[in-house]
Amino acid sequence: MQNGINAIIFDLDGVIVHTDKYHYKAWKLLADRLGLYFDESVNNRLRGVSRMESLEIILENSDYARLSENEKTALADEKNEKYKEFLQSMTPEELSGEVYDTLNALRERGYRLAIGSSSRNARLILDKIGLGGFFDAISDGNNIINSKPDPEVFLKAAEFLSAKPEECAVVEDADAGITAAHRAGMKAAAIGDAVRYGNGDWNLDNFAALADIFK
Ligand code: B16
Ligand code: MG
Repeated sequence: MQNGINAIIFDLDGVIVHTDKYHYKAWKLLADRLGLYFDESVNNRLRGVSRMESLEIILENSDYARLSENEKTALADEKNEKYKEFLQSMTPEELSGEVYDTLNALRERGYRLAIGSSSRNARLILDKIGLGGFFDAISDGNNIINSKPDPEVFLKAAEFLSAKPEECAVVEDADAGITAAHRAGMKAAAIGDAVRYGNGDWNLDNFAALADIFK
């Protein structure tokens, strides 16, 4: 065990599995239909951010920003329907052997393992990649009011695990998620896009590096 840490909370999209590419494709279809600019750098700003907040980022500085809440909800639903179509084609092969083996090694060492995701589709994604019953707790977009960088999703995950915040570490690909972990009183390991901001307590070159930190 690492410095009193006995539970690890994993972000889902961009950490456990690369559903971020499906978010990109689904938002791109919507942005193209509306004639709005959208590229990877805009997509990076959506990491860990809720669906409606993501839409606001895509619509900002356009006439669509003044749409009613109902009209915006319809656009978010349009994106989510496309996104779910992409999710339906996912198979357990999208879960890498590296992630699967590392999760199992951490569990064998006695760590409790949870998901802390802003997504309302988290359980569907976990089912599709064969991890439906794997985690000790799942905190996701369905049980929170405020999304990252608010700490709510991670505090809920700790509560579901009956763990204290200081016993938990978070693994995140979003800088907003690293901030959320710190606000929750948890240490945070940055992976992927989050590494370049330098705010993590650890910076991971790859997922397997977790096994060198959490012994
Ligand atoms: P949904 P994470 C987040 O998942 C994504 O990073 C973010 O891009 C997305 O907008 C959010 O979930 C909501 O997803 O539309 O499926 O409810 O990274 O927190 O696991
Ligand atoms: Mg993420």
